[in-house]
Amino acid sequence: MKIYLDGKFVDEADAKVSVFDHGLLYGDGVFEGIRLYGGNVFRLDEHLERFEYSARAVMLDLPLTRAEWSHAVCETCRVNKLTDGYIRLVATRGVGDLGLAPWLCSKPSYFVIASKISLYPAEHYEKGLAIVTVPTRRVGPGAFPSTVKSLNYLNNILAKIEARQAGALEGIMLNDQGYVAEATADNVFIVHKGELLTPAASQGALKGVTRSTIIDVARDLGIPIREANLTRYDLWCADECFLTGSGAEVIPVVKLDGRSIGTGAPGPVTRKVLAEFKKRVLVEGTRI
Ligand code: PXG
Repeated sequence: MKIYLDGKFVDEADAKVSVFDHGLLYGDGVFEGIRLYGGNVFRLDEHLERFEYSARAVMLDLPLTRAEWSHAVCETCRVNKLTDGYIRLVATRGVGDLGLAPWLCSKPSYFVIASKISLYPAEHYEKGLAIVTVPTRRVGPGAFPSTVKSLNYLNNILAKIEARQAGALEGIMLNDQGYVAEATADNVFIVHKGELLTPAASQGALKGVTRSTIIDVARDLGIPIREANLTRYDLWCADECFLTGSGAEVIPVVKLDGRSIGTGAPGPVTRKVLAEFKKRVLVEGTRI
């Protein structure tokens, strides 16, 4: 596998960053996770927009322009002869010394990885997931915005461990007010009385690209959709629930905290938006 690292293609074995890179020392950097479907980089421009937003939020000057990132992403897929997979974009503060001071870092480091992705087993899309609410709360907006995809993922990683310890593949994270924020690496939707509801970014959600695709799908299919403050009770008592993310796509949730949601099986609205989503991943985006 070839990695695009700091402007050059290098073999995977040579794709190394310094132990003095602040991305490693402090998690000082930003990233994106993007899907490639049949030679189509799904919603690349939207991902790059979020990447630029994340960088601006942490005052990191990205070393490439939007067009250069786009070219680097497509070229990395082509060089690796990949038509389906997962693309990871990372930009760090770069090499510095052992103090926090980002202004002492010489220049940002960056790389693009295009690789395979391991998905949830197909049976989970058919039967739906049984998940749990985890104790770890989403970091509040006064500390760090949930809309920034930074290299600090320990909040979500601890939540993921808690979900696994409870025997679940995903966990619902609440915010400090007790409202549902999102899952550890996915956004959350419920269906209630024919309406689709999802927590707002202000409640601690990342503005997921899959989430925004589902919002577009719902509007196009005439399914009412809005952002709402949701409690665990709203999820427990929902007609349907599903998670969205670049890795998970659209995955039904049929049980939360041991309580069955709706009929206990993936519902009709979930199936409908999933089917429409699957059509769009092949056409919305950038051909490599
Ligand atoms: N919330 C969080 C905290 C995420 O990390 C999402 C929501 C969904 O956003 P998108 O834009 O993907 O619809 C994410 C995305 C991985 C991996 O490597 C993680 C994500 C996406 C793809 C792969 O585990 N998280």
